[in-house]
Amino acid sequence: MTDFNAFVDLIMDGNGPGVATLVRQALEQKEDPQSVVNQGLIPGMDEVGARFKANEIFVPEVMMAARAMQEGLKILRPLLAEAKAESVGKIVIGTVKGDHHDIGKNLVAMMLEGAGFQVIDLGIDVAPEKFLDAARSHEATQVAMSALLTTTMPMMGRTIELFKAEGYRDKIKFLIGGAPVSQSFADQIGADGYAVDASVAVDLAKSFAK
Ligand code: B1M
Repeated sequence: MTDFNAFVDLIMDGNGPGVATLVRQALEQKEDPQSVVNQGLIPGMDEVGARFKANEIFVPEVMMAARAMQEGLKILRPLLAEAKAESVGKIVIGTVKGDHHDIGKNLVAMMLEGAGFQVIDLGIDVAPEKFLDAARSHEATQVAMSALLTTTMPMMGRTIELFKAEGYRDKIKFLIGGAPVSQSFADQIGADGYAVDASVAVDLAKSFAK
């Protein structure tokens, strides 16, 4: 049996090799890759978030924890994508301009891949023009945007406005998410859906792909 609680300590310690070893052990014990994410990595990062908020740890520790989590994600990403080989649709995803937070976005991207979507990940600090170029060139039908800062949330609205101005809005469903984002903000900027977490993002994307 995998001790999922051990992930929390390893992530908190910024122990990337330890996280990778525990992920491999969990997979050897036939744990489902999705459960390793949901029961191991996400609670680990949740704890980091809570302690950062309480001023118990600071930016360097948070960065080390984030890197440790990414070591686990690297191993799991191809397995989640393999779980469903046939593409159910193409989604462009990115963290909006000015924003460098990518842990949640990476989780969403990974879970979308796991659900069978072809995901074009533009990374962080993505300008509205870059979302538009990618959606056009890849003929994507959905764009997923992530923002973790209240100061970068408006970039989501600007991106949708650019698609409108370029006559491309009707071809795309916009999904948005990130800690400060809400359903009322999504309504305000005219996004098609708001996802509170990665699994809701997958459900929404699937509903739009039908
Ligand atoms: Co930053 N940071 N950070 N940070 N950071 C927050 C967001 C903050 C709330 C911390 C705080 O003050 N309590 C605060 C924002 C305050 C605000 O805007 N109101 C903050 C700040 C201020 C900053 C800096 C400005 C700090 C500084 O330099 N003074 C700076 C900004 C840099 C920049 O972006 N330009 C900064 C930097 C960093 C680090 C680099 C140290 C690091 C990021 C590392 C990385 O991402 N590679 C970091 C981190 C890790 C955090 C916290 C602690 C954790 C974020 C995280 O990864 N959570 C965060 C505090 C917190 O949230 N409690 C904080 C785990 C992740 C799994 O959750 O990203 O919410 P989350 O994703 C979820 C859902 O939101 C949803 O699904 C995910 C999985 O379930 N979701 C989507 C996310 N995106 C989605 C997209 C979708 C759908 C769902 O599309 C469809």
